[in-house]
Amino acid sequence: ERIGAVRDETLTSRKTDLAHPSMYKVIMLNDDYTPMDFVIEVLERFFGKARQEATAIMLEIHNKGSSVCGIFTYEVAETKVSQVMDLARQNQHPLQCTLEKA
Ligand code: TYC
Repeated sequence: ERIGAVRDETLTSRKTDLAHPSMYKVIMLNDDYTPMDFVIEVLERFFGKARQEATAIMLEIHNKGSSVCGIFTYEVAETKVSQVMDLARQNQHPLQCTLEKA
């Protein structure tokens, strides 16, 4: 059931949003300065990846420019992005992380 515009021209749907929340990809971007080991540790700590998969994802980002780290509901995805960006900033790395609707 459509119940109207909320913001950004998004229409909420009272029933379907409860049963089927929209999912969001968390995407990490390559840069020339963030150490490979730091990216691997981020993937382990915040995305629950084992060392081998974390290394494969890091290398995909390094070689192709970006990769999906996980797919989550909006609130969880936003939290992951904030956690990654905060830790990168604390360590003075330019690592960038963003959301994309799945
Ligand atoms: N390109 C970086 C390097 O050569 C490694 C890197 C990988 C950086 C993934 C960011 O999201 C990233 N040190």
